[in-house]
Amino acid sequence: MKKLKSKISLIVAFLFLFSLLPSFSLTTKAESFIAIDGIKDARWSALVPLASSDTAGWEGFDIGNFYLTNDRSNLYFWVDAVNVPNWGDNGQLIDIALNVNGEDSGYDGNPWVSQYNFSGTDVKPNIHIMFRVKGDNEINWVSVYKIVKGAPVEILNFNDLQGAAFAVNREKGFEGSIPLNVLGLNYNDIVKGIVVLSGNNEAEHGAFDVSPATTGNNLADSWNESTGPNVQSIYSNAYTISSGPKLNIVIDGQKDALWNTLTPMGTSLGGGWQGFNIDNFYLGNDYENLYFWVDAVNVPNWGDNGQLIDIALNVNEVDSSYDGNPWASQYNYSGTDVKPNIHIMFRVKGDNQINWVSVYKAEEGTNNEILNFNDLQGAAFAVDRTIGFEGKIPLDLLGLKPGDKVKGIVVLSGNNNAEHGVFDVIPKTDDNAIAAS
Ligand SMILES: [Ca+2]
Ligand SMILES: [Ca+2]
Ligand SMILES: [Ca+2]
Ligand SMILES: [Ca+2]
Repeated sequence: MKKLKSKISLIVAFLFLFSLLPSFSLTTKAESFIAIDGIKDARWSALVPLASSDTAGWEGFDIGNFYLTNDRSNLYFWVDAVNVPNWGDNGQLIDIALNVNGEDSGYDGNPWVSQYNFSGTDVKPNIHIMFRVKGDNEINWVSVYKIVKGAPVEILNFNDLQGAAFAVNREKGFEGSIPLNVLGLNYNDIVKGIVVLSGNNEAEHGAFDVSPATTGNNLADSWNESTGPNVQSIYSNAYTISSGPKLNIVIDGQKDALWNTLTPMGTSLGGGWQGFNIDNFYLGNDYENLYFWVDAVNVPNWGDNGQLIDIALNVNEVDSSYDGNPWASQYNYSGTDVKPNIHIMFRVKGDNQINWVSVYKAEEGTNNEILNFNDLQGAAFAVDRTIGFEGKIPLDLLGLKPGDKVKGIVVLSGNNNAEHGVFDVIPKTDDNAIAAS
């Protein structure tokens, strides 16, 4: 049995390909340029606000534009603070009331029971982000609620952030990021909002100012609005949760120009056993898929039952304790310090057909198939034995998320599991052994 002794030593690939891909950096890096600090990042100023409120409200209190954006992980919001006073520890609040997909929650109140409501809206809000300032730039409290069966249910708060982050500067704005999965938001969901500024006396204070400022969104005209709570009716423009840019890669076994712009994860110049030869190995990703490419330099046509590649990936240095290979060929990963968590097994047929593909996840010493050629689950694969092996696999199927670090070994082997070992390997190092028979 031939052992892959590594050092797996493929340089880390990032789930943010953006750092590798100049053509994508503009959009995607931009989102990471949002720092949750109460300062209006250039990214915010570059966006078209969903709502505006150019006029001041009760006593001159004033909020301005309302923005939303998202990346793969988070929903981000910004609300301009134009005239929000320093009231000490217990300052004014904003309520960002969001409707999702036009679904009516049936709840027209507000979770902190101030003297305003959403009874004028055609569909009632499903989410309330309640955010009270303290002093100039501190947070008194934040709670986020989802409306469930007509009543608010708190899903996170200032003491239990669930991955969210918030910041405020009363002279600049209210800012935050909240994980999409905590909010229950998915790509292509349509979100619209009404932002209400109110005070610190729930029994009396109404809507001091509202974004969007428009007829139907009523403002307080006294300090005590308890006899006629201010009715809100009109949402901002809609925002669609975006899945972000997609990689311009076609899964066809042809090497797209994009692949050549990437730095290979590993290389393997020269042939292995009998001159069989694979070369550069690339990974990339967008918001939805992991993409791979392996150069085929000398992979013969063996008819229906051709050679295979095994793309063995380790994620975040987690050791799967599984050092074998799912098709039981004569090589293993016993030399690695952390065993692979994912195996993409891919056998060519003829020149450019697929004999079979299976993808496995390995954990706790065993491996489980998560998709195969008959049950692709949204994955796609293609091969041309004279050019390369190519594929894409949905990130969520692989359990990959932004920031995960992936490294790998690619093995080329034959079609006789009982006998064939490593014909060639990427990366080619002294520690990754190749068959000698
Ligand atoms: Ca900021
Ligand atoms: Ca205003
Ligand atoms: Ca291609
Ligand atoms: Ca090679």
